Amino acid sequence: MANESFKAEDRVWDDASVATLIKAAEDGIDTCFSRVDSQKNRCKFGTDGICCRICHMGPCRITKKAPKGVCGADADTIVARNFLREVVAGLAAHSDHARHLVLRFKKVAEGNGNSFQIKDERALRSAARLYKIEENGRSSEHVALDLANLLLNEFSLQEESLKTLCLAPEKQQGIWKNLGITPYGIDRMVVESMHRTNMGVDHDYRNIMLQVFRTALADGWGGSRIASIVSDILFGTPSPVRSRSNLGVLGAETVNILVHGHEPALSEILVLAVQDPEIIQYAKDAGSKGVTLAGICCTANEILIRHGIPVAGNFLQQELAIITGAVEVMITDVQCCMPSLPEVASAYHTQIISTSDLAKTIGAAHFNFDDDKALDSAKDLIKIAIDNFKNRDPDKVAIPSAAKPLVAGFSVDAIKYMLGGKFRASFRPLNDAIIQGRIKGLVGIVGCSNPRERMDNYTNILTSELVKNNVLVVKTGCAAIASAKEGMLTPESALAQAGPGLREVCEAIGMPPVLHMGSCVDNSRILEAGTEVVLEGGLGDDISQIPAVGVAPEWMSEKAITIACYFVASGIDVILGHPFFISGSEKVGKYLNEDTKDLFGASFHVCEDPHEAFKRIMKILEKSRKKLGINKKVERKLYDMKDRRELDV
Ligand code: XCC
Ligand code: SF4
Repeated sequence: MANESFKAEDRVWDDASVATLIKAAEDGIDTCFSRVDSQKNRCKFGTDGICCRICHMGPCRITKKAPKGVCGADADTIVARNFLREVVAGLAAHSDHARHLVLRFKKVAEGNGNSFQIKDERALRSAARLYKIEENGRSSEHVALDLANLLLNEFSLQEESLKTLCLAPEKQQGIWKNLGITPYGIDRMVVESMHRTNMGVDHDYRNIMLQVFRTALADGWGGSRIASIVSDILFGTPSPVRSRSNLGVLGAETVNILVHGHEPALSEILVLAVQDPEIIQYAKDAGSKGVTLAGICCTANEILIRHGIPVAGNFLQQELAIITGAVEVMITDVQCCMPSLPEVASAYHTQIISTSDLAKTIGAAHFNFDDDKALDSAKDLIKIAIDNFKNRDPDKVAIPSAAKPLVAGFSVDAIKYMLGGKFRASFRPLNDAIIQGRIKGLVGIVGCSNPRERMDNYTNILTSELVKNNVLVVKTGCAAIASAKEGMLTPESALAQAGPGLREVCEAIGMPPVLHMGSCVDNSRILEAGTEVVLEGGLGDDISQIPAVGVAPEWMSEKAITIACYFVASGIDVILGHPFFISGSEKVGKYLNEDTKDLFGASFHVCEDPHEAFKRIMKILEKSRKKLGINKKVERKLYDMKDRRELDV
């Protein structure tokens, strides 16, 4: 429970969350914000990554007096091994998500998709062309089946490189090949990495670290990329769409259903089902004014970018959403759903319903979603929520008013269209703006929020500094939701904050200076955008030469580690808001922060303060610009711009 010194505004950034966190204390509810205090005495060995429990001669902990484990493993081996296991978990999560999508895609291609179908024929055909599958003159079912089989094969390839890697710039592929880290099939990478970190196998930290990046590549240019490609085919390629975000999207008089987790398939059907006249009538008969469907975390991002379904909050708001007392049902699938949810819900009328056989929680009801009758199943699920509306206790309800408008849905295709128009869709105007210095560079801000720090604080401060200084920001995951709540995703309000060069570009195109590109797996879209910039020309011939930086400010998940690693392996420097659990090995630290620069042209930087991060980012961008020989122009151009601005005033 919250103690005396607990101040809600020190824990969360936005007013809606502050108000709800205060309500949590009043209602006597434990949240991650109070539990984080009870976990303050963190294990030093765990933090440093030097606790090994890989075999039962241990667990072993490395100290000055005991510098080796029972088997003789030193800190470097143990730290590297533990780190690789985290990266494997991230790959596994994203790729299992991808696998479910591909299996569904295959059913659709075979004509057994039931409520699911190929929604975006263009996306199907352009994906087929990328993979060199013949599509001309063939039916979409035939093309889809070939593509589904090819993608399914990506999981099981034994001695062949992942086909999806061919979507990367050629030079990048060459770098990986030379280092011997071109990944084979996704499942093989998971198995091999688990094998290599088993007792008595791979001990040279350098060899283990190479496998770290190989494993991560199987995510960014494998599992995650496949997930985005298939989602676009089945559910539509995102294009800019307006919506709203934060707890205020919950309806006072409507039945509120929240979807939470990562896999978009079920929520896609829910989006259809809530619009069904039968459901609307059912909701009215129950005394409500209808049904409000909204999301948390990346399931939210998936249906936001395709349908404009509002976002109730990011990761750290999952418990807060329930504490508003206004949620009838929270539907969870996989990843990032806290096991605390049923307990929090038990103080209100909220029902937590899990829908994935992979993910059950004690206290949560389980709903067996019938794929063969997906729409009926979805309606049944919604009816559970409607039936629960009568149990809402008005005395326990407090919905904050905040619900900021936003624009999301910037797939690479959508960005191309915005930049070049429908008939000349291309990245040329963006490359030109970077070359001319109107835009200093591109920064991807991604990842979670973490109760060890004030929610959204780092993300929001950094985003606004960057935008002010003519950096175009692209976002995914919970970092994108942070900006949404801050009002930074609307062209109007954010443009008021943008530096003159960036503002000029955004105004001409009608695009916000912070682009919401989607969910966690959609970080692969950032790689895709980087590739487009390279292919367009003028900014180098691999991704490492583009003035671009990735940031994971408030990360918490193993998935975020994997993402950070595939960014670096793809040539994008990554700033971390807090370090990995690796400080027990200087060598591993040096490998990540320095050696990677020689290997990939990019490395890790830990900056615990957002202002420090901003300075570091600008330095990296400047350096890249200088190398490309486009720096001179910047200063001159910005001068012009400044003069013009003064004239305007
Ligand atoms: Fe989870 Fe994807 Fe992190 Fe948010 S950002 S807390 S992983 S929901 Ni990807
Ligand atoms: Fe200890 Fe070695 Fe076993 Fe790890 S693998 S627990 S260091 S004996």
